[in-house]
Amino acid sequence: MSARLRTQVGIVGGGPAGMMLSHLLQLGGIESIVVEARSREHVEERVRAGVLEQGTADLMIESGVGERLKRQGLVHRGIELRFDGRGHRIDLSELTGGRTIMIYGQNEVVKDLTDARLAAGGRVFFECDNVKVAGLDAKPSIAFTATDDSREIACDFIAGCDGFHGVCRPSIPAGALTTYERVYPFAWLGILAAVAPSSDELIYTSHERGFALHSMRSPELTRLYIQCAPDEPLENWPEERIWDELSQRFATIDNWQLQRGPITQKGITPMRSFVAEPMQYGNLFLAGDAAHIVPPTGAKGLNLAIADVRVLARAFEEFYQSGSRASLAGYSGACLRRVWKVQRFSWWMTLMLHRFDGDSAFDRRRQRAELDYVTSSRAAATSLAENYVGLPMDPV
Ligand code: FAS
Ligand code: PHB
Repeated sequence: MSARLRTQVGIVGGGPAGMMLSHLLQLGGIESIVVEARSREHVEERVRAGVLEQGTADLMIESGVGERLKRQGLVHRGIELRFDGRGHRIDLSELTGGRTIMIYGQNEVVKDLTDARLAAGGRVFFECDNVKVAGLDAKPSIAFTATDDSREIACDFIAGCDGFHGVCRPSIPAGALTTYERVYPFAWLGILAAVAPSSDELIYTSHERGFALHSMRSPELTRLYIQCAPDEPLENWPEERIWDELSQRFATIDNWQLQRGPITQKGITPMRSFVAEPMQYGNLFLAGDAAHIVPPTGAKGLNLAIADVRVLARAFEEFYQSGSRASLAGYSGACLRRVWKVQRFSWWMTLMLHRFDGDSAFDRRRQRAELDYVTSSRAAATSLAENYVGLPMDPV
């Protein structure tokens, strides 16, 4: 059976970008339909980002989906940079006039947004196959199959929130986009462990064996990452090797101990920096990972996606309230200034903390000097802090 549907904004992708956009549009009285390839369970269980900038947390609370976040989110006021066996705390809050970060899993963000959308009668199709977008510079439509029925959504606009491997960006005619990319010669092995965090705050460690990161999801759940080879097979990392490697990379001269526990999830994430310009074509608007990717070292991917859809939702509201397309025409420009500043910060954090096999002895000494500078100069630490807690959202 084939069904034709109609909405104002068709959204491809039900991750943080797509669900936040749908939620903000509903608050603005704008209809949308979300088309998501995976099941609701998959999207809500997928462990990815964990750090919310204050702006992201504020938006969730101000837009009415922050109740669980307020109860379960962990407010953090600092991070530790560790190298040469010593820890150096960056007091994020003191350096930024009281701003903080919130530790709250991306999957929890998606759960809160999806619950809110469905409770408000929002239309979200999960497990959609054969998703195609058409009419991008004319009358946009989204075709897909769900539960063996083919469907087509006629809409005024399409928001491509379908991530780096989605169908929206590739649907833009060749030559219309310029892409910028840097692929890093390593990946991150990420684990979730059922053990209390060994530190109250995040620890980024730079070690001659490679980078590692200690994070968390709750007082009972630790999240950890290890820099590994880009093509590393997961089976090369049995539990004992993971814990032994982590213990070596986090070791300190005062014998700091990493607590071990059962690993409940593990996965490998490739590392790249990527931007597609412009972030729009005709009536298609790209947001989040569909438009840009940052290495997770700066904890920015999710936050950038939310910043994009905040701009896009305001632009749609202007159009439907006044008929003006001015903000829609300026969407890409309004996002890209911030996107490139976040790309710079994520690249800088990645270069400062990771081991690059091709580095010379000079490169390694320069890298150490970078860490020494950022942990001994208030000006340098303030620059890191203001980026980490989140640059101000550009006036929309
Ligand atoms: P997402 O990729 O989250 O969502 C896109 C959605 O579109 C998905 O649900 C997908 O199923 C759906 N989709 C794809 N193709 C489709 C199609 N053809 N039709 C319909 N739906 C389609 N960032 C951090 O800050 N910290 C981290 O630790 C971190 N870890 C990560 C680990 C992994 C494995 C990955 C891939 C990313 C990680 N990121 C991390 C970045 C990540 O958090 C993204 O920045 C964030 O998910 C961006 O959100 P979206 O733009 O909504 O894209
Ligand atoms: C996480 O908790 O998943 C996390 C934290 C900080 C990062 C990346 C990931 O830079």
